[in-house]
Amino acid sequence: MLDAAPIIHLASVTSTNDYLAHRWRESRERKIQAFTAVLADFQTRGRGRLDRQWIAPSGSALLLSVLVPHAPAKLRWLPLLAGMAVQDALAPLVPSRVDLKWPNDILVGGRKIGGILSEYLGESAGTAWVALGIGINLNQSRSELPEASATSLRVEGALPVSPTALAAQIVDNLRALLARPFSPADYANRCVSADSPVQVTLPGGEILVGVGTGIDDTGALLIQTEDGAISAITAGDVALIGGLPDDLSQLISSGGNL
Ligand code: BT5
Repeated sequence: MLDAAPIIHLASVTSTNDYLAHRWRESRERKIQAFTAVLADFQTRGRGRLDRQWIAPSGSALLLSVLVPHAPAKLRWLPLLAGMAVQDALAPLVPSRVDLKWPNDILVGGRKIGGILSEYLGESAGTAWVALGIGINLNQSRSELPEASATSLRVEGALPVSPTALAAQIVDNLRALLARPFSPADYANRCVSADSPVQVTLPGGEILVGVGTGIDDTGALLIQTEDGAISAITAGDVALIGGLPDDLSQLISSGGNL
């Protein structure tokens, strides 16, 4: 059993990641405990990657940030490991399969139920510290979700859950994953983009179409393009072409093109 780190519960905050970053920077000698978690009922400026908005009505979602110490050379793994921790926590709650889409999406039935925002805070004594933000839609009805591609535990037929209990479970799962040896296949085996036709929008806007073939040692997504070349993608947005793998196997076996 791991020592429990504190969970700070806030009614409202700009962003739980900003709050944690502020606490970490202000704490003298970095004395804020590893795996301290911040939970909020509401965020006034909830963020996704690239400063996109993360939208959730008050009290409807899990809005969590966790202070994670990690090896500086392996930071790209953190959002992927966090995805696995979330997948393991959600899987028993919903009848449908919970999928991971590289790099930071958690999907149920092809719709986004949660996302991860991993932000580097700084280094102290050779350890990198990260604010690992996790947003999961809990109680929103369909009409309360920000877009048609989103879903929530409620929409997926789950019973109501306590955000604090779910947060504690995710932090426990994450700590257990970080404590044991890990290989890229552990993530790739759970990730729908690692073996499916995908379209990747790179940060500069360039679009790459290919088939995911795996995950490399650094956590990059490997894509084979039509010319046979393999590209290692370190950042970008991935869209699955043709839906989830069950549908894709039909598409591929019927000779469909990408
Ligand atoms: C993410 O970014 O998916 C990361 C989301 C992280 C949110 C958590 S909440 C706690 C912590 N504090 C923060 O301020 N953030 C973290 P990205 O892949 O860039 O996806 C953002 C996109 O998801 C938006 O542009 C919308 O299209 C969509 N989106 C926004 N709110 C959503 C929601 N509640 N459910 C599903 N999709 C949403």
